[in-house]
Amino acid sequence: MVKKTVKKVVLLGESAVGKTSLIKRYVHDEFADDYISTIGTKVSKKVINLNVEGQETEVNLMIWDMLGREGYMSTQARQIVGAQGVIIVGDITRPETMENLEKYWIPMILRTVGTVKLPFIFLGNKVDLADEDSLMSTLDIMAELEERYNHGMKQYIPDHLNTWFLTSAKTGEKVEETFESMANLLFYFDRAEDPFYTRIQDVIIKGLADIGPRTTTIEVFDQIMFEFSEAFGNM
Ligand code: G3D
Ligand code: MG
Repeated sequence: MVKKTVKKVVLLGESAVGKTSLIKRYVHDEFADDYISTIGTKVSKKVINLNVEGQETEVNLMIWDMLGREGYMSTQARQIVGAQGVIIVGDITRPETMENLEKYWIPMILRTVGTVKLPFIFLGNKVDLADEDSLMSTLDIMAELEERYNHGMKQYIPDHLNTWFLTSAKTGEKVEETFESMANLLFYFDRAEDPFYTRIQDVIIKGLADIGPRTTTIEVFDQIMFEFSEAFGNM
């Protein structure tokens, strides 16, 4: 008998690093040069079949594409809630987006999920455009991220997979491997539902929403979206 399971995976990273393109490439296996940038969230589904400890398992990956600008913190935090895995994406051709994986995105995730351990996969995207300098500095960053956040995890996934990749949504390089790795990692991070934790998480998110006066356009818009989601039961 095939076991069926549903897992929520979120892609994070600054605007224009290629999140939407990676999802499109993976879900439809094509690369569109002309689509409208994401406003809000879009959820795509892809089914992967895995053999988990001798058990045929159908994994339904629900892949969340996210609004990727700094400042929309409570909106982003809300979307991370309930995620079982996070793929954090930078653009190799823009070093600051790679540096922000650790400076901005990881702290943001940790503030949101608290002590829950989630698998992270790190991507340096647009490898098709990379020159030697940007490639070298990306490899340094990846080595550090792996050491700090994914130490020893590679042993839990098949040899051809990894916890970080240099990808191209344009050529498709390492896109399949990224999601396959995530599907594998998810099984080593399964956690039971914890009602106390769920309550704490609400408090954390409300806290993020309440930080200081909301003055910039982004902050005000973020607040509006937060309250809108609140009113519609977190949809
Ligand atoms: P985002 O969802 O993270 O905001 P997008 O990023 O997927 O919208 O991609 C931003 C731009 O980068 C898009 O270009 C897209 O075509 C391009 N892009 C994404 N991934 C790659 C890649 O791997 N290689 C190359 N060469 N380009 C990529 P436009 O011009 O449409 O804004
Ligand atoms: Mg997008």
